[in-house]
Amino acid sequence: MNRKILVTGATSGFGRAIAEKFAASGDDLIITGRREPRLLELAELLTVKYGVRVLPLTFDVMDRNAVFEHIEGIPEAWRPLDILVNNAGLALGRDHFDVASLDDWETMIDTNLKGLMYVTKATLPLLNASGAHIFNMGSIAGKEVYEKGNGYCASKHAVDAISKAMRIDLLSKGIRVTAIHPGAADTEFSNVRFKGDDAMAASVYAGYEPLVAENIADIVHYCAGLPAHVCINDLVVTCTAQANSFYLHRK
Ligand code: NDP
Ligand code: 8X3
Repeated sequence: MNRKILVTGATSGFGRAIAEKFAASGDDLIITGRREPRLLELAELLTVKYGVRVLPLTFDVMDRNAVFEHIEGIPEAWRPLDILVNNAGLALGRDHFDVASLDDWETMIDTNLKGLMYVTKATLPLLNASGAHIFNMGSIAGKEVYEKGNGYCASKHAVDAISKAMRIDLLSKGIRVTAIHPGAADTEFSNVRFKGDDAMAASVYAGYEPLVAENIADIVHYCAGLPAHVCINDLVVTCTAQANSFYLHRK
């Protein structure tokens, strides 16, 4: 379709699947993340497989100066951008509030909330003035608070709030804002949350069929393809075995 799309956190999981889904429909991609080898490998794959243009940008969304430097440096040939997907994010730890790590809290808030705000602020001047679309990746953790979810739930509740704020404040610019709140999805999310404890990560998805990254990519792609006057504001998406943060049926 030849749209220009910026996806943060494209080195794995949802972001990678979203980038591939749009590339498959002929859109050009700007992909970001911190792990450069993975970004370059994805850029090569999408270019060869789908014949689209891909611009990989390596930066940490927590680094305010790096965010603005990289986004303001996006070449003219890539402007205006049609879609921004604010996907980069993480959970770190699952501990009760009294013993949870301050460093983990700071990293989650700096990435999930402040990073998303920096990227959006930097990208706004580059967006298509005749209709652009911003996607924010929230979570069911942003709709309900669960035990030992403290810092992560707070960061994702903030994503829910900032998505509503963007939707209101950007009305006059004709920008669509869609927040997506997935439940359990088998990506690298739990490996990161449990800091490399792969057995613990695997146990999160045992006994039921969780979401996979491609499910979320399909949904983002569908929302982006709706007529310009239609905006899905807020979506909670879980696998069939999960009702919410508290009810999950394992066989
Ligand atoms: P993954 O761990 O597979 O992917 C996370 C992505 O975010 C990676 O590409 C990573 O890239 C990037 N990222 C993390 N921190 C930073 C940073 N500081 N700067 C730049 N990029 C960063 O997890 P998911 O795909 O599952 O997660 C994507 C989003 O979806 C997150 O916001 C997560 O909170 C949310 N989510 C996930 C759910 C799940 O169950 N999987 C459910 C609900 C929401 P790199 O490390 O290369 O920088
Ligand atoms: C990821 C889903 O349930 O681990 O955001 O918070 S959950």
